Amino acid sequence: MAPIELTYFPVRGRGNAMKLIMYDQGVEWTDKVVTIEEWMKGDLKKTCLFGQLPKLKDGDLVLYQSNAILRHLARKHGLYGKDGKEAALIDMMNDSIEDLRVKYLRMIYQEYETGKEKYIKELPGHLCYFEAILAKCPSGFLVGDKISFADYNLYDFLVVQKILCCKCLDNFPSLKGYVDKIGSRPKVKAFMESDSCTKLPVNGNGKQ
Ligand code: GDS
Repeated sequence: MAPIELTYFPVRGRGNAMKLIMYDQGVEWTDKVVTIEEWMKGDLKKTCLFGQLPKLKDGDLVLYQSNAILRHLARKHGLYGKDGKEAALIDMMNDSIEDLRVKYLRMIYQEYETGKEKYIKELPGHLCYFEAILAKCPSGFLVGDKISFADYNLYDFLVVQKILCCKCLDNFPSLKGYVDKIGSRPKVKAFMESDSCTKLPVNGNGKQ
């Protein structure tokens, strides 16, 4: 089986959650890093199904769209719940994480100077839903009693929010415990402390 190849920019961005999954699950993959200069030439963009990255090549399967990639990895590695009901709930969680990620990216790329303060002010009003969900989950995971792809995605998102505003989880004990718990999984910790993560800017425009 050909190894998995992930093509993305040299940023954490939408690539980090999938890297976390692959690292934590012991998946072998190679990184194909595309610099902005290379991307701006336009040749690669023309070959991308929707003109964007990330792209994941798994054998003869070529995937775009970060959430489709997360789901593909989840199906392969048992990160999609124990049955159809859990899978539906995991999808629901991931859709909500995506909603927040889109708000964050809009602020970062389109209105950082004018919108950062408002975003930080409104953040607790979005995070409180996940706090309430996790407060009721004895396993400490979003759904069921096993980690799912949505957990890796939420963990990645929350770490990025802490970079934006280090106090943002202070009033959310369950979210704080969740970040500590997932962040202390040995391979997650190793990855998050590795150059593969720490040396990359969080976003492509240098804002964080
Ligand atoms: N839905 C897709 C997914 O989930 O995979 C979004 C993929 C995507 O946005 N990819 C970006 C890309 O390839 C890199 S992530 N950009 C190059 C291009 O479009 O030519 N996206 C909206 C979103 O993620 O929902 C963004 O906000 C991205 N921003 C995040 S980087 C511009 C600038 O600096 O303003 N040069 C790039 C802005 C940009 O692409």
